[in-house]
Amino acid sequence: MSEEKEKKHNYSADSIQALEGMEHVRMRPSMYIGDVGVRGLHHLVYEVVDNSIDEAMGGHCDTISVAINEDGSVTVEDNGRGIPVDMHKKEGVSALEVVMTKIGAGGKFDKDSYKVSGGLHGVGVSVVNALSVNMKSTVFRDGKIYEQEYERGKALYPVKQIGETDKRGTRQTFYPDPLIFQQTIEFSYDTLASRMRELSFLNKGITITFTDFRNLDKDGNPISETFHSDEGLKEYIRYLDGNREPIISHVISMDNDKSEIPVEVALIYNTSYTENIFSYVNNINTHEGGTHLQGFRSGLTRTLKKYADASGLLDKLKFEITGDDFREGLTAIISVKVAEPQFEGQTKTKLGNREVVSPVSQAVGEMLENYLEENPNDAKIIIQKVILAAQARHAAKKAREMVQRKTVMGGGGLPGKLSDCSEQDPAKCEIYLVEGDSAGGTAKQGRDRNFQAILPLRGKILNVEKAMQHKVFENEEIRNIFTALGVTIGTAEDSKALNLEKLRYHKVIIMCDADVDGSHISTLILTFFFRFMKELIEQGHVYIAAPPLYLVKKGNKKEYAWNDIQRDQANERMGGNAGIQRYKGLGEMNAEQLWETTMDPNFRTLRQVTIDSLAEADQIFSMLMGDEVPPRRDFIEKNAVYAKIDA
Ligand code: 0RA
Repeated sequence: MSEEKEKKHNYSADSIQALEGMEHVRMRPSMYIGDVGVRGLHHLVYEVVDNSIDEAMGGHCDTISVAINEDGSVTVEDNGRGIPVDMHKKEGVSALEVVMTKIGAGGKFDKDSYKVSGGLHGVGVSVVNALSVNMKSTVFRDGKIYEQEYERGKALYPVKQIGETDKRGTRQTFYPDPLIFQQTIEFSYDTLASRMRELSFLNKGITITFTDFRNLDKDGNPISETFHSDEGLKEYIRYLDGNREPIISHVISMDNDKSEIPVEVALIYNTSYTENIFSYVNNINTHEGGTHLQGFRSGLTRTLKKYADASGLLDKLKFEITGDDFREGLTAIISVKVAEPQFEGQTKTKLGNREVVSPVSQAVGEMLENYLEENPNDAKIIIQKVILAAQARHAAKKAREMVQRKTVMGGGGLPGKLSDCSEQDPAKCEIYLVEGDSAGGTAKQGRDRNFQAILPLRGKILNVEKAMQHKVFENEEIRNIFTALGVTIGTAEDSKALNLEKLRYHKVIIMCDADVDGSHISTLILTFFFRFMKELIEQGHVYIAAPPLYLVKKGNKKEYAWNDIQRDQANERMGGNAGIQRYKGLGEMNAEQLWETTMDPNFRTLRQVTIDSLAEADQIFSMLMGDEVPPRRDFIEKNAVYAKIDA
């Protein structure tokens, strides 16, 4: 075989392999992007943006633009070096084509590049290509513009030069494949915007512009936001804690990006009683924590304890201070870059690399030591807060033990107000949390008692965002929720660990009036779940029921409507002049109507509550439920209450 022929042969053999790889992605997309729902869809954008972030982290670009185009496709462009387009020696096609059509090719041909972003993502842009109806790569490099297009991952033609330019960079446009993303191919502005905001805080100095060409403002310009942070995590803390009241004068922060394991940390103490620590590895939110979080905690506890002991402030204290006490009212962000991250845990968001613990712990220790030394007033305030937390913990422990005793005893331990269902298998059971005794009564009559339980809640439930922990555990409505659900808090090792093993219902459905008061109450309940039973939300057990707004009636015809458009359409279908009843609350429906519209699994719509980004969700809850009124009013005026919760 001549050399020429051999090359051709190899080329086709390799391209068959490449094809098989791409086919595999289309056959088993969830193996590559997690799922083919809303989350997986947005993952496509993150994957493409990650590549540009890598280019920026290597110091080769500073601007990334992301756009949702009018047709629903997405374009990501950076001003980096441009993906190389020269012939790839082994493959016999351009490097660009290899990157775009070979699974696992990634940027690996550039071994020197500083590539640590990705990790959980990091499956490569070829995956995005395989899962797109069409995709187009444009490269601005060496004074020329190159282009290649693809259909469901297959190149339509070899890379071609289409013009000249003095620009540098890479532009990727893709349109997700509706055959793969059957649920939806519509990108959410809020979801993408919060990820871009997060990325700009995590990678200071980069400018990310985000534009939505599907939506024009009143002047006819597309909606657009620019994210840029010079101070990184320090600024991120200010953003997250903007609705809380700080107790010390500065955000404490450090950044040692030159060490082998780059660590960035920022923290502040506020007047609240909640602990908010967000940890990232290679720009990915590690929900389940891991070794970097462990390092952070040990560094914090060790340093503060040492300072407190030396200060003599603890002398009169009659009980031990625990790690928890040092974290009450703490908001912190830890971001590390790890070359070969090992992800563990149920959702693969727990860092396993042992070598990360000590550098993080040391960095945090040094940072805190310096701050306490230089700001003795703040140091005293922090230690006093820790002492208060320890005292409150003692009170909370007693209250919590009461909740536990009641739950564990079972049988007669269930709350009196609970109308339980007869089914015993939790996977088949649902519980409706209903606002008010009267709506609770209707729901009780209307339900299918086989698998639907009803727990009426009285009036406004406690705003846990503002309450001390022991108040939360002493609150009767909240105790009823714990007991009814069969959920306990606190194990021998971890006083705050949630135990969902005995969860009695796999669907927990919040049912409130479809008005402002109703959504306030659902927000209060959600805030409670978010702060005290986060895993319940994360595991997809929490739903919001959607009662109709209108009953449209004419003669013997009747239809329900959930919005004004449906109402008008129903009226039209009935030939106009139909009678329209607006439901002001659940109480105006009879049992049959409530069943038909809101409880019957065959007809109701439930909105599942998910947490897109924990940091963003925290910011929103603290705003909605905190003290500052103006930002809350702005938000409620601009968004539905659940907008960002993605219910
Ligand atoms: C490897 C080598 C070079 C550029 C890139 C990767 C690159 C990849 C992406 C993905 C999105 N934007 C990107 N920008 C650059 C070029 C190395 C060189 O020019 O010497």
